[in-house]
Amino acid sequence: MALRQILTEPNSILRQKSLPVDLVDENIQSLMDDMLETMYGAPGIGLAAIQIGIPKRVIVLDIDQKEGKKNPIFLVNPEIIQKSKNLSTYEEGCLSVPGQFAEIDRPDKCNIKYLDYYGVKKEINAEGMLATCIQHEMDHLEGILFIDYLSKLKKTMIVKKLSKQKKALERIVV
Ligand code: GNR
Ligand code: NI
Repeated sequence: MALRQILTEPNSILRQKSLPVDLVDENIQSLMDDMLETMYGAPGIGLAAIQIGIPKRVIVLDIDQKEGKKNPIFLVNPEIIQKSKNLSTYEEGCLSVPGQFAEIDRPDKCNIKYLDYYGVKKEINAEGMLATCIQHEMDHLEGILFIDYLSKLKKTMIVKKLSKQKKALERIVV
């Protein structure tokens, strides 16, 4: 297992569309192991492969990490079967948009099908935080970030701030 670097906005790689996995083999499992370690280390409750620069349709999640109990979920090639008309609002953050948070409306329930860590076909009926998180991660597979749902002004302010922070960091590193 290895910690990988998480890409942050603005970065055109985050805008790439991820490609389906054709076989869940040891390489994909090792990618999932690295993603999980990177997600826990961040710390975060979800991570899509594109956030570490790999354009594959792979997601790891763990939305209830308490008292050291781990409950990881691995989603390969997830597809939405159904989503509710009803929306719910959560304050979202993103490891690729560090330090920024905003309330986002999304369908409050969704049913998805996917392949698990072993390549076995599964389905989840998700609601609440899990439904929000799955949709946030599936957006990453399409190159979409939560800030894309904000007004142009709010989004521009956030991107400018992140871009300044990046430049300041580059000056320290170099
Ligand atoms: O750690 C994360 N927290 C979070 C909170 C509300 C809605 C979505 C998320 S996902 C985020 C990790 C991340 O950036 N995943 O892509
Ligand atoms: Ni994110």
